[in-house]
Amino acid sequence: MKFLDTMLSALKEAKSVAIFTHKDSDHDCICSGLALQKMLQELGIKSVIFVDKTPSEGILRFTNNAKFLTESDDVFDVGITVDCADLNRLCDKSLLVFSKCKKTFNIDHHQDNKFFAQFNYVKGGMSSCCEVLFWLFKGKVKLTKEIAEYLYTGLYMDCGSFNYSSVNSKTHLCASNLMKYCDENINSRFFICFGISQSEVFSITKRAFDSVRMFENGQIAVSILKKSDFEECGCKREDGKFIVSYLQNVKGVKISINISEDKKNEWRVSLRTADKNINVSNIAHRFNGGGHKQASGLTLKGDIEKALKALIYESKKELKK
Ligand SMILES: [Mn+2]
Repeated sequence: MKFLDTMLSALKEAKSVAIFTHKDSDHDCICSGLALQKMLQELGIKSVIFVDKTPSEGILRFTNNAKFLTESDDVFDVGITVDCADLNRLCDKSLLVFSKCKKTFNIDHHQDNKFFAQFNYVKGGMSSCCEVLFWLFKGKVKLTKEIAEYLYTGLYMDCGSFNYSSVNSKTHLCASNLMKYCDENINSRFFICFGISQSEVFSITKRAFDSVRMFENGQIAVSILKKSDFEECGCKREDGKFIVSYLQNVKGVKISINISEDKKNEWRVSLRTADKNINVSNIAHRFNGGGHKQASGLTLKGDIEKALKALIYESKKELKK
């Protein structure tokens, strides 16, 4: 366990430690940061966590009022990124702080990780960064209920509720170990948060379904939500996120895509596939995006019809492989 030994000895000498999450952070990223912070605390090491902005409500529900930083002029002795494949996934303010850290570490599960830190621990293809942390620290830190719940939440959310191909017997073994320490009703929390819709979310869902266009004889399904759709329904962009996963369930669909307008003429694109022969991160990479084989994302700018054409063109190439 060379990486962990190196990191722990750097941490023991350090006077200040910073943990960095990626832009537009998800449950896995924030929960990895919080679990790592608590595990280090168990070892007597204090740390702070940097985020690009306050996490969304859906994530804050799971964070026990934890504190996050968005900027600092301080120079930290140790900087650790979690769930971050590439330095361009850090926001500008985080990147500034990270680049001044004296020793840097990178803990991740993305297959396209760029090994950008001085010390890198990457388990490409593992279900989640939370799972990476679990196995990395196993036996070194006593699991508490709080740590286990963070790790379980990140794992559960990043593996599509155990639906993605990243899930194997080791993932379940990890989940089983964690659940021993979690509240016995932990799974019902996810149902309450994600299984029941507010009426505003129902309205945006309706619009998302109405917007669906099929390409390549129904092998590519695309939903498009404009900024005005979100405003008129009283929703945030994250409220439309699930649609892309839903479209995967339609018979014949191999690649599902959701496009949501973020700012005027700036479109956030989510890609999903349940087909093991397709790698949607190849499509994302062609537009400077990234992610996993089954779930990836990217940003497009400009006219939506032109952007869509380019996206369908690249998706077709991936279908033909
Ligand atoms: Mn992740």
